[in-house]
Order: sequence, then structure tokens, then C-alpha cells
Amino acid sequence: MSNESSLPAGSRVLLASLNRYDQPYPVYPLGLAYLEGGLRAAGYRTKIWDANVSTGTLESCIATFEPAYIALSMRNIDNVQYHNPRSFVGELLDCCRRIRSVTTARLILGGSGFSIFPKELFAMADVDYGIVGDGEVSLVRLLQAIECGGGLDGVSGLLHREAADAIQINPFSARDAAFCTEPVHDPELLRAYAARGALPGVQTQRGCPLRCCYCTYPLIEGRRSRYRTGQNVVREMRKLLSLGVSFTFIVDSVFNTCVDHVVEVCEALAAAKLDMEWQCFLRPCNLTRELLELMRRAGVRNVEFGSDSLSDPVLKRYGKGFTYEEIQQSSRYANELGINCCHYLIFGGPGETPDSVGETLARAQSMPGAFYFAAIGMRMYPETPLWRDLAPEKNGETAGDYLVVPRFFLEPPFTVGGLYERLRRQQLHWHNWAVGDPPPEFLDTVAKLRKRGVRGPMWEYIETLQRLASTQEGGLRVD
Ligand code: B12
Ligand code: SF4
Repeated sequence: MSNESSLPAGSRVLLASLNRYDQPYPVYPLGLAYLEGGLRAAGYRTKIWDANVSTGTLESCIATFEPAYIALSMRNIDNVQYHNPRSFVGELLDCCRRIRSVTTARLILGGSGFSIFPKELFAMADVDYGIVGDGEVSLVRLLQAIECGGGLDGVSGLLHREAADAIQINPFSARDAAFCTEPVHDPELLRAYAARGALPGVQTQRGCPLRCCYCTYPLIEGRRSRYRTGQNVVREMRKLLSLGVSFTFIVDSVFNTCVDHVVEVCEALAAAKLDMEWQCFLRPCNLTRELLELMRRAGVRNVEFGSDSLSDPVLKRYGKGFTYEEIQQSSRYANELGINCCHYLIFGGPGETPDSVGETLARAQSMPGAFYFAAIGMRMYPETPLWRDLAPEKNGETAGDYLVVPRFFLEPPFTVGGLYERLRRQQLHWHNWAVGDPPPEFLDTVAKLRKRGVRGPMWEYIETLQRLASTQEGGLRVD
């Protein structure tokens, strides 16, 4: 997984993905493919080490590749499950210690998780630099500045230490991040992920201008939308097809913030008649039947709606900018057109009441063909509208207090245990409903389906499996 050898050691960059979380499936490190594209175009030699699929240890990889720089990617901070929290910060700190014990290579930290708590993670982890937001342009600029002894002011989103260890932060500018490099896909890495059921990502745009109260996406990618052309997306899908990938995930924060963009990409994909299926995140609004029909012609198989609630007062407090009626209509169109759809719901955020929970549950039963993923409470992240409203600083708390131990907002009088029991009970009766990670028996069945060549995220099969399990003793029961 490298373009090794004859260049001087100073130009070698090891790209390391620390993410080994495998729910709902292992996620292909698309961010590293972008970094690799930028670095190679600038003449750097690269190699990827991936905690999920690399066979040797990180230390042995460092020993053989002898990089001058190590770019560490931190995707997940935690699993965002209030009832079953799992933090990944310890793994990052441990990894930095291990690296420092075997090399003097410069360590640079980035990734979506890092971009949410940059100051806090930079202060805790033993790294030389951090980069917030899009990495491909900034990383190359940083390495060139180090090598030429240039100033670091022009590196968007950079964190570094000045005299007396004061942390210097350059603002991240989505304006600088033009989203113009192409990802470089490593065939070996892709194959290893495909074998584990991953759906490699394709990104058609960056940035989200909206302001849902809990959301970190505009902080990670900026608020300014930047688009790839339809032809560019077709070219990438073709490249993936030639590497054996025939089901992808459009990883845009939301695919349909701009209808013109959806039309351009889908018309190009439909005209190209690729044998590629895909899925994406959608806002359940501004979706006409014609637009969904076009998406279907372009290859969409599943859509994931960020609906969050089915109660209008709650949707308003969450800052969603759409109503239950629009959710219902979007879901109905998808169902009528044979597109699998699921809705993500967040229970217990600002404005939630026992009545609004009841309303959402009742309405969830009335939308045909939909699957639901229920989450409890809102993970609190710095700089979000929710954070600004609650202003934890007024109580003497800092962002760091919210990092290592994941902390959630839960509207009184709810308790995490009470709400979990309530939502989990639904799973006994509703087979199209999931709270948290699926049970281990389900994962075994999924692994068998994947071995038989079944593609996709599998939630479209959970309903059937849960129905079967509820009728079989010793099968998939919910305790
Ligand atoms: C698509 C997506 C998913 C899809 C993935 C589909 C797929 N097949 O790939 C699904 C639905 C499966 C998913 C699941 C989960 N996700 Co998710 N997901 C995303 C999303 C929207 C986009 C990720 C992406 O691919 N971006 C495109 C690539 C190109 O960008 P990137 O990886 O960030 O890399 C760029 C920069 O970060 C940077 N960079 C990356 N690494 C490095 C390293 C260095 C050194 C430098 C300099 C720069 C750098 O440069 C890259 C190129 O510009 C992000 C939110 C967001 N907008 O970022 C959340 C996000 C990554 N997910 C998140 C989480 C938590 C999860 C889950 C745990 C479930 C959950 N409860 O949400 C699981 C975990 C899955 C796993 N096994 O790891 C969090 C992670 C942070 C956190 N809060 O802990 C995010 C940020 C959303 C959030 N809630 O804040 N996810
Ligand atoms: S939840 Fe979706 S639409 Fe809302 S701000 Fe986040 S990315 Fe944008």
C-alpha cells in the first residue's frame, strides 16, 4: 500500500488511520485517499497504515518505511451512544506514545473527530501539528513550509506551538479549501475493506450552510458549499468500478442541500449508465417525486433521512427547517419508487416532552416501508448552536470536560435509562426499528449474507431478520 523507494527519506509521509470501530461496518478511510491524492500530486511518497486492515503493526510499518512525517487521522471521538458510550480518545493518546517511542518523524493530527475538539486534542496528544478541516491542501502547504523554512501563516486550519508552548491556531477557511484534488484509491486497501463489507465513499460536495442545533458538520467542512461537477463524480465512480466496487456511499453531509447539484450529478450518472448502486444522506424536504425518480435512474438504492423527530414543535427546536408533512411526503415518494429508506431520530433533545415522544412513535408506525434508527440525547459539541444556547462555560465547564467522557443533553424529565427502555420496547413489536448497535446474532447473519455477495448497508434486511427472529426460539430476541 505505498509508492515507495528511490526518493529521499525527507519526502516520505506515512498516513495512518486509527479507526478500528466496525459498527455498522468498517468505514473505508476516504479522507486518507484524499490526502494521498494531494501529497502524491505534490511529489511526496506515501504509504497507508490502517488499524482495521493492515497486517503488521504501526511500529513495524514505521521501521520499514522510515517516514519523515506521520499524518494521523482521527475520525471518531466516540460512538455517540448515550446508553452505551465508548470513547476513542485513549486509543489516540496511546498511539501517539507508541509512535514517539520508535521515531522522531514529525507527527500531524487531523480528521473529522479532531476538527470538532482541535484545541483540546492538540493539547492532550503528543503531536507537532494539527490541521482542522479539509487536509489535502493544508498538509502539503505545511510540509512545504517546514522544508523551505517558510512561515506557517498561510496554512489554513493549522495548530502549532509557539514560544513558551502557547498554542497558535490559524483559522480554517473553507474558501481556501477549494475541493479540487482527486482521491487516490489504493486497490489493496479497497479490496481489504470490500471483504469486510464496507461501502467505499464518494464525496460530491463539502460544507453545509444550515444550522441544526447539535450539528458539527458545518464546523468540520465549513458553511460554504463546494461542489464537484457531475462529470467529475462519474469519473470517480468509473474508477471505483474498475477497482471492483459496485456499491458506494455518497458521504456528503447532506446530498440535497442544493437541488441543482443533485440534478447535475444524477443526470450525469444516469447518462453514463454505470453499473453502480449507491446511497446517501438526504434532508426530507424539497424532494419531488421527479427528483427521486432521477436519483433512482442514477443508481440510488437506499436513502438515509436525517429527520430527527416526527413532531413539529421538536423539529423547530432542533432547528431542522422542515415539517413532519415534508418528512412524510419524502418517505412516501421513496417507498412508492422502491427506494429503501431509513430515518434517523434523536429522542430527548431540546423541547422534547413525553407527548412529543408519543407523537413521534405513533407517526413512525404510519410511514410505510421506512426503517428507523433511534438515538437518545444530543451529544454536546463546542461551537454548535446548542452549545451556545446552553453556554456550559457559565458553570465553569470547558470543552475539554465534554471530550473524553462523552456528554449529552437530555431534556428533563427524561433519563437515559427510562428513554432507552421505552425505545427498546418498541423493537419487540416493530421490526423496522433499532436502538444502538445490532445484537451479535444479527451481525453473524450479516457476515453470512456478505459472504454470499449481498451488498449494501444491510439495514434494509434488519426488518426481515428481526421478524424471523421474533418467531424463532433462540433467534434474534430483544431482551
Ligand atoms: C458519511 C459518514 C458516515 C457513514 C460512512 C459511510 C461510508 N461508507 O463511508 C456512516 C453512516 C456509516 C457513518 C457511521 C458512523 N459515524 Co459518521 N460520518 C459521516 C460523515 C457525514 C462524512 C465522513 C466522510 O466520509 N467525509 C469525507 C472525507 C473525505 O472526509 P474526512 O474523512 O473527514 O477527511 C478529510 C478531513 O477530515 C481531513 N483529514 C482526515 N484525516 C486527516 C489526517 C490529517 C493528518 C490531516 C492533516 C487531515 C485529515 O482531510 C480529509 C480530506 O479533506 C461525517 C461528518 C462529516 N461531515 O465529516 C460523520 C462522522 C465522521 N461520523 C461520526 C460518527 C460518530 C459515526 C458513528 C460512530 C455513528 C454515529 N453514531 O454517528 C459511525 C462509526 C462508523 C465507523 N465504523 O467508524 C462523527 C465522528 C466524530 C464523533 N462525533 O465522534 C462524524 C464527524 C459526525 C458527527 N456526529 O459529528 N458515518
Ligand atoms: S444536520 Fe445535516 S442539514 Fe443540519 S446542519 Fe448538519 S449537515 Fe447540515
